[in-house]
Amino acid sequence: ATIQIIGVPIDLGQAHRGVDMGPGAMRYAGLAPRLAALGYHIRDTGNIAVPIRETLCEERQQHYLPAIRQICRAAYEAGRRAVEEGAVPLFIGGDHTLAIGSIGGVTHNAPAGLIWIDAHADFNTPATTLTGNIHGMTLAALLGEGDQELVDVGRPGPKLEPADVVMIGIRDLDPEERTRLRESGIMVYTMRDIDERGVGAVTREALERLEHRERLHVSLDMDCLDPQVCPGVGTTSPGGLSYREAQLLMEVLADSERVRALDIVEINPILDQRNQTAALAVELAASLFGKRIL
Ligand code: DIR
Ligand code: MN
Ligand code: MN
Ligand code: MN
Repeated sequence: ATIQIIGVPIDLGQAHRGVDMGPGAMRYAGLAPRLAALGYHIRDTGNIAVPIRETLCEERQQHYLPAIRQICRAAYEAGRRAVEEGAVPLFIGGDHTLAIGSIGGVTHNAPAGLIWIDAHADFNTPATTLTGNIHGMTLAALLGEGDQELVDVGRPGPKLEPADVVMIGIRDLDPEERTRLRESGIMVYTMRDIDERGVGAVTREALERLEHRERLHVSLDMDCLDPQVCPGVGTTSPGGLSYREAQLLMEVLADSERVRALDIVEINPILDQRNQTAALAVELAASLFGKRIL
């Protein structure tokens, strides 16, 4: 099988500079050789063009919505094409806004289930956001809510049904975002569920919830991990997944043999320690693509 690496160095969806260096950090940490060692053919098609923030002063008031829409459209096309060519797209970010394009493109010709692994739900709309940051609105846009310009990226309308989405690792919601999420019908496994039942049981149940979808897209926001193991992210949230929990989560997903696309987002090398967050991301990608201890 072919894995196509698609870099999306977008930092416009949130406040911290440095997320644009995430793709470089993961390549430097050995992403391609690590996956090649598992027997995959790796095709790295480089980075999607992303304008530098300082050149977009006139878009600041709009939280860079026009640029984000353009970049997501390019990510959509890259994902659609990769799937049509039979490859598994691996999107490396960049902030989580890129998933508006990646998940849209992966579902262009056929639906997919989404496993959303994040401390946050990214389920705000312009009406509920406290920050205005568009990376906090990604999943809402994919379900058809919020700015129509984001909803309609790639093709008009929602890209997913609530029943197509399962969230794992959630622990930080804004008040109105929380209300929206509770009323959405999305299956949410919070950190409490993981603490009580264990990440293995939770992940197996998540896979069952998506049994109606043969293909799965995994969207991995590295802030799902505990800040002690993953300091290099913009919005850390205490009480996250441990190194071992994250590994097991990936291994159980790999066992399903249904994963057809992956995003790894929000790595900020400026806030990191000796690239350890990117190095862990590479390890998790290897586990998701079938690395076995024995
Ligand atoms: C917050 C933070 N809920 C927002 N979201 C983050 O800005 O809407 N998502 N950090 O990854
Ligand atoms: Mn996120
Ligand atoms: Mn997050
Ligand atoms: Mn974030």
